[in-house]
Amino acid sequence: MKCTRCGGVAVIQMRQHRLQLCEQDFIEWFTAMTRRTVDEFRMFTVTDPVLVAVSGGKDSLGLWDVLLRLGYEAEGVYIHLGIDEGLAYSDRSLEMCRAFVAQHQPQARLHVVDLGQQYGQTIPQLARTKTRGRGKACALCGLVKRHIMNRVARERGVAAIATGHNLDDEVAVLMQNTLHWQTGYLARQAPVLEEQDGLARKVKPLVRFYERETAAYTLIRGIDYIYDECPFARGSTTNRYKEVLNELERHSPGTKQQFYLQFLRARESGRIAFGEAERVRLQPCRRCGQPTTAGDLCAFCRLWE
Ligand code: Q46
Ligand code: ZN
Repeated sequence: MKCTRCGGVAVIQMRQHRLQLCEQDFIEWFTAMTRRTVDEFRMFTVTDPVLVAVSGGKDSLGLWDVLLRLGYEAEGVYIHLGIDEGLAYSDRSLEMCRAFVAQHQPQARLHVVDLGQQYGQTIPQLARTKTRGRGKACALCGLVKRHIMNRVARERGVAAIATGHNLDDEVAVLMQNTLHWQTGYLARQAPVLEEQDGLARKVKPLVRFYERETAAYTLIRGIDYIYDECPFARGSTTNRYKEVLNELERHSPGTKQQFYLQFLRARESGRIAFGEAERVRLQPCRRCGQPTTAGDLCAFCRLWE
């Protein structure tokens, strides 16, 4: 397999782009494409400080690396969720983030929030005490991460929180939301979520890449990341949607990309529109001051009651 650009040995084939590239051309292509996405969706500029939500996985560490290489002011934040389950999952993920920081001196700076130490309970403990069983761990975890990220973003005064969501993640959620006609979620599914009433701006600079491309980038760049999935993610609905979409992609390359990008274009051009009814109204939580739809106390504060 020959590199489309230089004729050297290609290491990756991207059928949806009709491209196959060698290591060096792939890194250049990936970097330029990230830059293009950041610019096209007006995510941030080189002078805007950005907070990268890192998990120790390939997407978030790859994102942090590419942003630093592009000269952005990107600092990382890691939330230690206390997930062990016999795998020391959170401890090992944090080690990966620390190794990344050591490898990216002097630019990379990491903030660590330890849920168990700072708030008194880890995700598995909360899941045991607040929901009967494991089923809801992810719902709780999502709530906790959103709250803490938002708090850190406000304290740091950053222009945006950047997450490593790739196209596979986005398209799986899009399919799920479409099949259930979750119009409120569909209205808010976007590469950029603007700041609203104290809710920090959120951006996803890797939305154009398939998961295998972010994995390839991180591997070629020599960044160590945690290969295991979070033990609570096993058998998740999102993973099932990803399997179905990959099967479709195998038969017609480009299906995932089209489904997602055409959705964005249709909304942008007004061919799909969501009404005022889908707008969420936020007010500050009485205890922590963070924005909430829930009324008096936000869901995070109620969790610790
Ligand atoms: S970390 Fe948390 Fe994920 Fe683990 S408990 Fe679920 S939400 S799967 S991205
Ligand atoms: Zn609160």
